[in-house]
Amino acid sequence: MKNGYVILQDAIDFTAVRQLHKELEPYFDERANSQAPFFGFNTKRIEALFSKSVTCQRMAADDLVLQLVNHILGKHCDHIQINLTQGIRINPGEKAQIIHPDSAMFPLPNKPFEFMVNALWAYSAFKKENGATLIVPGSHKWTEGRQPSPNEIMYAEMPPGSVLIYAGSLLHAGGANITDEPRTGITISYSLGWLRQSENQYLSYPIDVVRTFDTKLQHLLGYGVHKPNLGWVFGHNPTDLLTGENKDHLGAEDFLTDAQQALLAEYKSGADIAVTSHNLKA
Ligand SMILES: O=C(O)CCC(=O)C(=O)O
Ligand SMILES: [Fe+2]
Repeated sequence: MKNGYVILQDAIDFTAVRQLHKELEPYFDERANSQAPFFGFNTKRIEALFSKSVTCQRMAADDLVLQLVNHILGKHCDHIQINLTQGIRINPGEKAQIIHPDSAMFPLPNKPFEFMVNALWAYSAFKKENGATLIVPGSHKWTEGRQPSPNEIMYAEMPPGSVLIYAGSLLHAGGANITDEPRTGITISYSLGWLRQSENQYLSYPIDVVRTFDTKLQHLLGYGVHKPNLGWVFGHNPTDLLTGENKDHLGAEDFLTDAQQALLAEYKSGADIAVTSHNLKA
């Protein structure tokens, strides 16, 4: 992704798009427009999409999308996770959103690498006139604060079923809709597994609902431990809560990278003093 984004044409087929509409249309119908300067005043947003749509569950775990996301984020975490899910319906008359990088939600200036990647699926056709996402190719490499000039801005036009995948640091925005039809997209974003998730995935789905999800999706939501030692519950892996396995009789486990385990094995075998390195690679 030299330019910080890629569009996969027809990543899901017509039947899947139709199914997606059937699953989500009732939720869009009953939702009010946001009343928020960033989320828009003429834009509907719906959340917690995995309990609303089996198709969204499949989109989130799409092999090619995950391969791309892992290519960008994988080397900086033990595993990636879902950051948020959101259906975004830009209604006629909505103005263009402020241009922003999504990773601004993580308040570290001059990030040394990407913290998140967004997959924005076209639920309806994305066209320049109806609010197709504005993107600034290459801006993920810019110095923070640099403003794009109008000729550096492009429109992510795509047919339904296609997906725009872009780096969290890429400048972009929801476009203005000057037509009389809504433009709808489905955002499923991913982040480094050690970050706080934007949409709280543990509170968005009751545990009985999580039990119905594929193990791959459960893991993406955060049911697992990010090595080293992030996300355990009652001293054990949170997946035990899903399977009902009771490990009360065992003491707390630790969840270490291979390199840390090797270091500790060495320490046990005789060294008096050892210092863990901050730079241990998994
Ligand atoms: O709906 C879109 O095209 C993009 C929206 C967006 O960038 C956002 O809400 O962060
Ligand atoms: Fe955004």
